[in-house]
Amino acid sequence: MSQPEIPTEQWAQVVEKTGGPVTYKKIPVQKPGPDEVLVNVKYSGVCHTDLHAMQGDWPLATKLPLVGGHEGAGVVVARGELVKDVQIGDHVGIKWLNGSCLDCSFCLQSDEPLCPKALLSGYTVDGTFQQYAIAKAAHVARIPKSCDLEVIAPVLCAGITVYKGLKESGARPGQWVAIVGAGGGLGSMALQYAKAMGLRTIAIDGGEEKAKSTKALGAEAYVDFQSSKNIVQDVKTATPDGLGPQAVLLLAVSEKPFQQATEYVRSRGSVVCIGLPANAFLRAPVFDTVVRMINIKGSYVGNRQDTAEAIEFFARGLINVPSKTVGLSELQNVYQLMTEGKIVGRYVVDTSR
Ligand code: 8ID
Ligand code: ZN
Repeated sequence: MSQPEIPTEQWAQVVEKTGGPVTYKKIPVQKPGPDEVLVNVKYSGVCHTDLHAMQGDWPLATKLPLVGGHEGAGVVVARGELVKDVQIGDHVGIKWLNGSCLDCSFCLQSDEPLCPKALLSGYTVDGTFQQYAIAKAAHVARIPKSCDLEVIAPVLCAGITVYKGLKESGARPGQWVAIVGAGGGLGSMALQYAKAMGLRTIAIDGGEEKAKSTKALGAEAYVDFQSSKNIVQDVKTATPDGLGPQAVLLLAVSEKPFQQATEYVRSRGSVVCIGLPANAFLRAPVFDTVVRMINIKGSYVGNRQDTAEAIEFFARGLINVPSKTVGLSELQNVYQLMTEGKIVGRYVVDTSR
């Protein structure tokens, strides 16, 4: 295959200072290191994490200036001299976990996201809100050529993360899972993965539009956190025996549901924390947690195997989450809508405009 032409400059959205906004401008195209690939990013999903990064919401500093983005789908255009099994022209995804040491006790046990030397796309290294992005070859997601890059982009964080979270919940086919924040990016994916895994879902979010979108994605019940007079009761009665769902996936970007989930989860059920609201704390009564044998845990993206499995569900046609595509130049508008809680599902940016 002939070598693709790589420009020296490209369009990118850059966070110059914490708090933002992003600046759309031209920056140099970087060269991949020996174990890295250069990917011509075609599309990138916009995750709430990107907004947290720009706002400095978390107790972990980002690089600055920063190119955000970690749901990038594109084509490999260059590779370092040590890279053997990723070819020029391959379709790949750049995900949150840009690289890890592959040698620590976590990496060796396939808990790569826990690697102390993990590189995070769009956070500690530049991400996918640019036309050419770099990732460690060992960590790029392999995307079959049959998959549409525009549609698969959100799978690379939202899809992998919720698929992993559902596995971590221990819920089995036929059991119930409450998806908190079900109308958002991760939530929409969670409804589809849950359905594909034979799980039954209760969607929790706010407003009529999200009621409609979550039902279309497979939710059997909807609880509106904005209008419900008793969320705990409403969630419990959504299950046929009134004892509540076997698992709860917390994907919301607010603290309240993190304080509430143990009240409606079924005894012996799992509460899986995934959303990362700023400065938030978990709270649960010790008595209930003990005598109802409640399992509270965190779940953080996924490893390379989770990635391959999540992509396989998509490639089989089981994950159909509508997304909205706008030009990369419009990223700041997407952040504005996200801040106002107005996004249903996921926005994707097209790096060519
Ligand atoms: O690996 C991880 N743990 C991981 C991976 C990716 C993303 C964690 N995240 C985190 C993000 O950083 C963010 O904090 O998951 C969270 C959700 O990301 P998102 O899905 O990209 O955000 P969104 O599209 O804005 O959706 C959030 C939804 O929560 C709803 C909103 O209405 C929105 O639909 N919501 C809120 I805010 N408060 C709610 C409440 N009290 C609520 N839904 C139910 N109850
Ligand atoms: Zn993300």
